[in-house]
Amino acid sequence: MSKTIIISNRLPLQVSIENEILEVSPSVGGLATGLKSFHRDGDSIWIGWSGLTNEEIPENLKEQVYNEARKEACIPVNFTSEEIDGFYYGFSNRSIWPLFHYFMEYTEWESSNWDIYKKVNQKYANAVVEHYKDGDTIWVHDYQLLLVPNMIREQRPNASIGFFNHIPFPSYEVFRTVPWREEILKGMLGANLIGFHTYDYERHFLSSVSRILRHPVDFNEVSLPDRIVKVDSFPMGIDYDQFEQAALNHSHEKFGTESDLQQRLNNHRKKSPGSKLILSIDRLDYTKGIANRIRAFEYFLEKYPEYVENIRLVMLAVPSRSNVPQYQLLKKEIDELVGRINGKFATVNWIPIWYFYRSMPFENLIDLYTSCNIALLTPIRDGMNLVAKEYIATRTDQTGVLILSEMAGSAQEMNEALIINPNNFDQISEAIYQAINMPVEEQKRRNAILQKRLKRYSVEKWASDFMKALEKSHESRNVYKAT
Ligand code: ADQ
Repeated sequence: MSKTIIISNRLPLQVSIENEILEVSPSVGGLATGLKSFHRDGDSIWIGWSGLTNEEIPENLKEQVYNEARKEACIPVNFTSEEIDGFYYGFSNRSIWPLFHYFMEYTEWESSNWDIYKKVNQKYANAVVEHYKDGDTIWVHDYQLLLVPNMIREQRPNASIGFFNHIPFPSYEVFRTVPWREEILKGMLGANLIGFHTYDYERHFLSSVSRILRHPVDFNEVSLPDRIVKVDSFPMGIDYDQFEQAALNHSHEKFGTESDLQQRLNNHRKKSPGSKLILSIDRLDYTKGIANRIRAFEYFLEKYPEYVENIRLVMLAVPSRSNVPQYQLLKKEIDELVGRINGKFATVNWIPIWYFYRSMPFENLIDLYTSCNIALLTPIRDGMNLVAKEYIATRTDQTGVLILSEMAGSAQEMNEALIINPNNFDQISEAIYQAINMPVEEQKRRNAILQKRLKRYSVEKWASDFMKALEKSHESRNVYKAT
């Protein structure tokens, strides 16, 4: 029986070892959250990294790591810490990630990192080939694996290979600065179908292919000498039913031992039911515009002092890539900003920002989503942003206002939100004011439309649309159009 092979940098599970005891927990992040339901419901295996390097796994636990992963139909690929440094912290997160999000000043080009990136991509490709059988479908994910499609194609010329990029693809003028731009485009073009979240990313990619590689591009098809590659946009959705059901079943009171966050939310509900909560959730990443958000909130409190003691920003940041210097600097900047603003505005009974720097269990996320009247998401650039969609899905009484940056891919499908430019503090502050004062009827009208759309374009639909398009492009791979 044929199967789907999903391949991404990280597995949807994360392995850690504490006192020789193995612990397995779910990975946090958009890709893992989104694809998990596709993997759970389908006939697939998932190949990726477990989160521990060879040096970190004692010899006697190696087999156990493998067996734990196999229980979830996952196959771990093993890497040394040198490989992870060069490939993941190096080329992926100091070169591709900043460049593709237009942070050119953060971009470093180290040829030693590039060499390791190639080597590691080859290892991933080899792992796929090892588990591949004729008739299988291969689905490669994201910017860490840009070379993998062609590395598989070289070994399995007839395989059906899809590639999906979860982050933006930059304009040609930015992409052309990559020293190894030809190799990267050729790597991606090993796929039969290449997917992006939005039409803009798709156009940027096609423009780079046509101008750098000079391949003929006709609408959304690239003609290679021996094949046609299809390029299309597939905006990723969420597991809508899961978030909706979790919100419906959720009770603010129902937890066992109360976490710090729950205690604060419960106290807030009891003591100041009329005051508003603004939610902010992201990985701690400079692309997410967290510092802008805090500054815009400060601007709002200065402009509308009547809301002092009547509003609060609840900010949740998940630790991410803390080995990369820019992330360490960002952490410091956010800590200082939160401290400064809390010091500036706090009163005896109130502090303006609750800041949590940690990952949270699903139940706590739902508590937050359902407790906050406003979600404020201000990325400077974001491929999609699933948090925006998750917030709307949990608003089962249809109240709540989403304020969303126009730089997030999701803004293109969520016009009923209050759309802002993340660099315009005046606009953000006006949007907060508008959100606080928005009549309930208007909130419900906007959210009803958003919910209907998100329910329809769920992650299941996203995956099945991609898979159907892949099947079609694989079938027609050798058919050239008459010109
Ligand atoms: P991310 O940059 O990780 O994803 P996003 O799409 O917002 O961003 O997804 C974050 C996920 O992590 C959400 O599902 C959220 O529920 C979860 N999460 C956030 N904070 C958490 C916390 N403290 N504890 C536990 N879970 C938490 C990348 C791209 C995005 C793109 C996705 C999917 O950068 O632009 O939308 O992939 O393609």
